[in-house]
Amino acid sequence: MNSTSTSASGIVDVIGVGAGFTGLYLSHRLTNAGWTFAGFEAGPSVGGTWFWNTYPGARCDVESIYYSYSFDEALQQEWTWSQRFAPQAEILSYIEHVADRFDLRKHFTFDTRVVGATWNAADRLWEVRLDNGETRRSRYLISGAGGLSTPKDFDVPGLGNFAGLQVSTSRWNISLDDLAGKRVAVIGTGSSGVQAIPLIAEVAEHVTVFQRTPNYVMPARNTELSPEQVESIKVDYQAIREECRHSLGGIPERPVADKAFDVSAEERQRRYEAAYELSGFNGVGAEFTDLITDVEANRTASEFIHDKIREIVEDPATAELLVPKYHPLGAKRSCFGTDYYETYNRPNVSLVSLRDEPIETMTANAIVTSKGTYEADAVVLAIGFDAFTGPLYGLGLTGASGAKLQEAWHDGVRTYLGIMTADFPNFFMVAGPQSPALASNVVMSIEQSVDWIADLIEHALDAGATLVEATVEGQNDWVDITEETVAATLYATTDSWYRGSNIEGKPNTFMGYLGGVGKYRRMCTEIAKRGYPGVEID
Ligand code: N01
Repeated sequence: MNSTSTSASGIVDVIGVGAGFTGLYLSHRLTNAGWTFAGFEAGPSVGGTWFWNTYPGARCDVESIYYSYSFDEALQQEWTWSQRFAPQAEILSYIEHVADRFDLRKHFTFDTRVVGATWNAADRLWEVRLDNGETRRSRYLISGAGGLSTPKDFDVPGLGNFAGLQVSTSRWNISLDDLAGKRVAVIGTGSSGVQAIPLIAEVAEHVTVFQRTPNYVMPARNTELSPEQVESIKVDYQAIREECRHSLGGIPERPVADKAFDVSAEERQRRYEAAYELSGFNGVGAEFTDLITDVEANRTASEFIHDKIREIVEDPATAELLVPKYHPLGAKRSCFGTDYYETYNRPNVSLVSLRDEPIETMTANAIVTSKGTYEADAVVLAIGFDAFTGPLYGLGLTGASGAKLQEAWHDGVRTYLGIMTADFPNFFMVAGPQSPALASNVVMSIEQSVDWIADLIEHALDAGATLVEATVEGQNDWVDITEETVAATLYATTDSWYRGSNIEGKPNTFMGYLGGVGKYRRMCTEIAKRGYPGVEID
């Protein structure tokens, strides 16, 4: 592309949405290729997820040495992670460092949200509307809006009645000290709630946790990284990254070959105990090959965790409420906590099971369930996100036929490779629905997708084409592949944000490709080699 001439016409080659992990790498990759790029970020600075989710205890539960960019050897040599699972502030510092090191902030306009984008078929460009009233035009539009960036609305009546402090984990705007000495109600026990609850309990007068679905929480076993550990990683970094690129989840895999019932009950127990010490995604849930495909095999691992909960939690009634009995281990996102179950042994923490007593309303100073009234000075919402489609629908996309994206996906998400969707030419999603992003080290998936998209656009340009669009056939095939892959697993049995079931009325589509990042990479590479079947290039 001729950057100079496109700039002079007021049309940029690419508009990118978001300045998180995706947007920053996108701006780096595309501007290095000589393209003009204009990025828009709703927040005041870089960071995306790691800018907004500042709740107490927030950290990534993919190890930081993997959950970081691999595209630049000097970058990965010069940055030193302090802990196995870096806290939010350190991940944000890393992202800021990357933005400054590669001088990327200049490509973005901050505090500016994309609120609409319409495909102009005559001129083959996107007309992108911003919340400041301006319209910008681009040949290509690429979303790095993230999968977990649109907070879910609280779908219980009465929140408006509550007169005390209200805060959500995903838009945390208070300090932990603001909860000191208060009676705090925490609603939600997914990854965010699990990380925040133990720290809130340390300062609050009392914490009442409102749990709807108990989840599997394994110990995070976070540790400081020693200089020797850091050194040994850096010596091998390129090989480690290469292993991650060809793995299942974008992290090194533990070599496991046998099924749960290939070994005796005693041997299984011994192995689960050892895996429990490892924790992380390579822990108990990865101990045998069939744990996510065979419900009986899974039961052996699930019951192992149930027993751990009963061992840790002193009050038997509370322990039983915490035991995750509604879904198999791993079928919805497992959580990794620090002193999570131990927190329920504190005298200032109590648990309310919303399965037994649903919330009916709130008053100015209490949460009212079907069985009781729980007074609170503060309410912390840890209720999750309108995953994947929320951020994309927020872009207000109108495709070639005049249909909105939410109309095109009325009966469920339909994509090609999780990257493109028919009727929306020259529009790409990075870490989109039906990509491996949902079940992988997302930074690795982001790099792969950005590179693939950049190569596709380059290929189209070399062919003299100005339009690239998923074909309906290519898209149908990909939807079939993602659905067949999930149908073979226990993910298919369980309601969660993975399939949109956390949002009332959202069609039930599994939001990820589960075949693994290595297999996906090979497929994408093969598709490129074959001249991009499944994509109309015109
Ligand atoms: O959200 P969630 P999250 N009344 O959707 C409950 C990533 N992440 O922010 O299960 C009462 O998992 C809901 O109950 P139920 C990670 O991918 C990563 O915690 O729907 N309760 C559930 O308990 C994660 O999976 C990290 O029955 C209500 C909770 O709220 C994803 O983000 C850290 C309710 C929501 O859990 C989302 O995690 C944090 C209602 N009306 C997040 N609505 C790390 O890497 C919802 N709930 C560490």
